[in-house]
Amino acid sequence: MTQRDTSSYDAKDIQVLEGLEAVRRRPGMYVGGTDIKALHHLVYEVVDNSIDEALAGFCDRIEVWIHPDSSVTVSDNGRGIPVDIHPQKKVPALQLVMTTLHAGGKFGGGGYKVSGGLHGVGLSAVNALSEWFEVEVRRGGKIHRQRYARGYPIGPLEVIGKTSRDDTGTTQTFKFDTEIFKGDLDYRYETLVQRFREMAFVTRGVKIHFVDERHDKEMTFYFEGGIKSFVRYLNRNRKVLHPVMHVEKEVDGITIDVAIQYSDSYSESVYSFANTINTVDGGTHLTGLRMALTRTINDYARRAGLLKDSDSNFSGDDTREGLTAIVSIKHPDPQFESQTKVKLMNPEVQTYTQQVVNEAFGAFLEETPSAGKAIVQKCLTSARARDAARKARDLVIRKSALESLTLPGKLADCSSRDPNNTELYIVEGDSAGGSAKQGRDRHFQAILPLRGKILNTERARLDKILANNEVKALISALGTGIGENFNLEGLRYKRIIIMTDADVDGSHIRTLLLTFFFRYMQPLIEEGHLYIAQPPLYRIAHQKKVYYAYTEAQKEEIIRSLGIPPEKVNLQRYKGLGEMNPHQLWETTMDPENRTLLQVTIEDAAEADRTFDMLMGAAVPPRRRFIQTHAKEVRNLDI
Ligand code: 0RA
Repeated sequence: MTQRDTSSYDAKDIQVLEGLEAVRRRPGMYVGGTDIKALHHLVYEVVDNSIDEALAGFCDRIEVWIHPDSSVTVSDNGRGIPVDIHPQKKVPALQLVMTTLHAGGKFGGGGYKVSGGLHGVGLSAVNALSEWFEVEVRRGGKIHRQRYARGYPIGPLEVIGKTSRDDTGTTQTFKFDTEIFKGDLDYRYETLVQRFREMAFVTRGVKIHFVDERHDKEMTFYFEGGIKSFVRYLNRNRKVLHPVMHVEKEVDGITIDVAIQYSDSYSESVYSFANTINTVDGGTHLTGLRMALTRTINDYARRAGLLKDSDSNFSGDDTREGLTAIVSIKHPDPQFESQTKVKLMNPEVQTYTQQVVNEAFGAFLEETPSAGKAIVQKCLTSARARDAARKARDLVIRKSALESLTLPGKLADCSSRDPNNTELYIVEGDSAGGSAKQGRDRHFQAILPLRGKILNTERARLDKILANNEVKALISALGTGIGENFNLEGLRYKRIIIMTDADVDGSHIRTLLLTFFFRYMQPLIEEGHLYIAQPPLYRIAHQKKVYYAYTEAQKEEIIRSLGIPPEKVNLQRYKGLGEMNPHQLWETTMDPENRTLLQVTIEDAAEADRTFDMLMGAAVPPRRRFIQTHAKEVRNLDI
């Protein structure tokens, strides 16, 4: 008998292979597409399996390596994927896991699969979408290995070495298939760092070591305090009102883990997780937490005499200003609203979360009266401010109705009134604004110059923001309203393009604008209307021809291709938009035929919140440092 057991490809295996073919034919159905997001989900799917092993209590170390060729190794010190022959299927359990859809965790052994990748399709989907995949299992004193190509085993499971009996674990290396993930896609270090940090926060006690060999960068995540550390981390630049309140409890087989801390900030930073997945659309765990908070604070305020009989109760909004909280649940059978797993639906989770938080947070307020008083005080201020804001807003709305939607004087509007093809350039400074006005195509491009720095939106309240002249001009030019009154239908332009200098001030203004849009006009970002213009960094003139370079690499490439010695190059570095004449500005940055625009996306609200907080929170030193160290990269910021 030969090593390769070809007889195993009988009817039942053909079914398996058809499954993998289906994944390759319609990746969208299994990993959500073939874009950069889906590409990252391959890594999450593989790491999730190791996280499961950690949640089951058998693994405390996970290594992730991105190699120079963009293959990825994920290694853990768990029990190792079982390699014994499956009694019915007559193939090693490992091979079943690697080739059968939905096989994850269903092959014996203790512990249920809790984390689950985006679609829970398991390793087999990643295997099918990988040019090659290699698994090594250390188990029972032996090192086993099997290799695959595009989902098919290209050899049997072999024993390739020995190890000590107590050295167990799984090491998986795969290279995503460029036949599937087309168009120069590659992993983003920051995106992965963000996800691994979250995973480590919500999986207390696991150490995740991440190495990016492409950029020679690495990071280790380990949080002794779990989500308590997470809340401390989110509040690290804020002035907090009390120590973190933390509770972890199991009810009916469901683990409910909650951490809460108020700060003097005006924003809310609340994140929810279900089986380590960031449920960005919330769900029953989040609703349970919110209801419990409002109720507990009102109860406490009444009992402590801080709210009088004649006072009305705090609203939910009143109790959420300055709140930083994490709710993370682990459920053996989580129900999500959709394939994309962003909203948790299990009804019992709301009841349980509410009970656990009521009890623990109620006790915390009673036992820590200084915290209770500070929180109630914060809610009172918030309620009053909300009242003032409502009045101010009503006034602005009435006034603007009276003034019959007068457009700001500084706006150079376009002549087309069709919001399906028009663009608004928000330009830093009057001089660049002047060039943009002359250089634009006035038929569809409008220009709004902003002078100086617009209000620092993180530290200001809605009522103050509305009073700011620069912001007023921006709001009326857009026509959508703001905050709770935002209405996308009023939008007067298809694209809103932020055009600022490639220097520190420019990046500061850009971040301020992004904060404003993020906090008060989020749907505008979600619907893809917000862009960042990309002015060139260099102008290279040679023999009466002019070339523009938008990156350092491009500059090098152009100089090389011209074949002239570097010292003979006529090179101009643009420090600001003002250095370009109107025609150059049009040609390089505004002409739809030539320009590059970066679309602003909300990849992850938590990450955006973090960056904005750091840039604009009350603590000044970290902001300086960030702007200085990132000033060069910031031009590629796509939140
Ligand atoms: C189920 C059972 C057992 C191990 C695993 C799953 C497992 C899967 C993965 C995937 C990546 N790393 C992993 N580590 C472990 C073993 C059951 C037993 O030994 O009794």
